[in-house]
Amino acid sequence: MEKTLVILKPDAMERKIVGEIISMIEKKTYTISHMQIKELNDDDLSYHYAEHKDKPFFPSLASYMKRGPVVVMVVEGENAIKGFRKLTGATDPLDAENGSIRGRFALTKDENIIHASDSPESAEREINFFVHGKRQ
Ligand code: FUP
Repeated sequence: MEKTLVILKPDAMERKIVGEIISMIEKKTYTISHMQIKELNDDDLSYHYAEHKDKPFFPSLASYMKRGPVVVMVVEGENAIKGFRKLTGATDPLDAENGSIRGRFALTKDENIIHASDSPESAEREINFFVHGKRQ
């Protein structure tokens, strides 16, 4: 079984669609093995989004992600990393399939509802960081 790290972003909490998203995850028969509501800070975001730290959109991405609490989850299932990315949909919701989470609930990539690990290496790094508090 593979594990992936999922974050329901502040807009999912604000819009009260967390339950609906969890329902989509469960109906796909994934197992949620860890779930925590937390607030992210600049240090968390610089680590998590290290590859984007120097991009022009990083300050607005960080302020969006700090706007309120997020839900951090570990989701397990067969081929969960690739499969969950498909359920998440493309980064830009305009390109996301209609049945995907971003396709259903988001309009722009600035506020796209959800994060999911994009590779086995990212999943390991993100689970270590968000669940075990370990940096690598
Ligand atoms: P994803 O893996 O689909 O979350 O996408 P990326 O890692 O490429 O981007 C991380 C987050 O940065 C996205 F969820 C949205 C945000 N982003 C922007 O706001 N503007 C951009 O041009 C690209 C990404």
